[in-house]
Amino acid sequence: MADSNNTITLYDLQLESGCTISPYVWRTKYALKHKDFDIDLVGGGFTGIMARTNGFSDRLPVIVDNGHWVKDSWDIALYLDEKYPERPMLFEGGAMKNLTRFIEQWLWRTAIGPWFRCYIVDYHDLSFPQDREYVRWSREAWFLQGQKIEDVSAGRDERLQLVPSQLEPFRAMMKDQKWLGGDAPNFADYAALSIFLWTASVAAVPCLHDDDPLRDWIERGFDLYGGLGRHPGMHNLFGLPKLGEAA
Ligand SMILES: N[C@@H](CCC(=O)N[C@@H](CS)C(=O)NCC(=O)O)C(=O)O
Repeated sequence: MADSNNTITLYDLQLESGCTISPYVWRTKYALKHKDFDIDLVGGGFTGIMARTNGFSDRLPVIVDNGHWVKDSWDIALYLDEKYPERPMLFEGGAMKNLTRFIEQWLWRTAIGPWFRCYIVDYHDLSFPQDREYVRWSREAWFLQGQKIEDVSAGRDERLQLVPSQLEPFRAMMKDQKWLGGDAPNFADYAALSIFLWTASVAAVPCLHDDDPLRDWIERGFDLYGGLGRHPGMHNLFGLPKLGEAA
């Protein structure tokens, strides 16, 4: 049982603006709202996660449900459905879990991969001042094969142009449906939306065209649960100039 206030604690991973950065935390925020819980948010940045979670995890999200600690966004979603089957379900059956994994992996490779390399300097600059040194060395060492973040992000205007057309299979899938979950969103939507929420948290310049057909689903997703995705620290994803147009 969640506590008598219907509240679950969520450890957030934030930028200096207070906006969530982690796609994993984003999807967990949506999952908790989908299950109709209130969220008691514990804020903070990249450094000190282990201390903040009393030694439970060096990665976020982490939730605490009436004294029970759970980590990993996927495991948290499974836990919420298992523990609270009387509330709206995040998953409907095993096939949906597999398809959600596929969509998530495909979007990571197609979108976050290249956008990470375009926005990594913004990511660094938007972090809490005390996190910036850690963000720099960890991202350079873990994800960028030792390259400097400034070198990786150089020339991004040309590279940003390459991503939108790669999203065409996703557009085709969304063409005739309101949500990945059908008439209502479910964890597949939250996992996919979390890629765009991450991007909006760091994208100091737009990455999608104004008239992108995905815009409707993205905007509706950001508006869910009283505008959960509309933190003032978020950036506008739309407005990437079309090739041949002046920036
Ligand atoms: N598989 C985990 C991944 C969690 C994860 O890697 N979180 C990242 C943020 S996106 C983190 O906490 N990073 C801390 C760090 O980089 O020090 C999940 O789904 O929750």
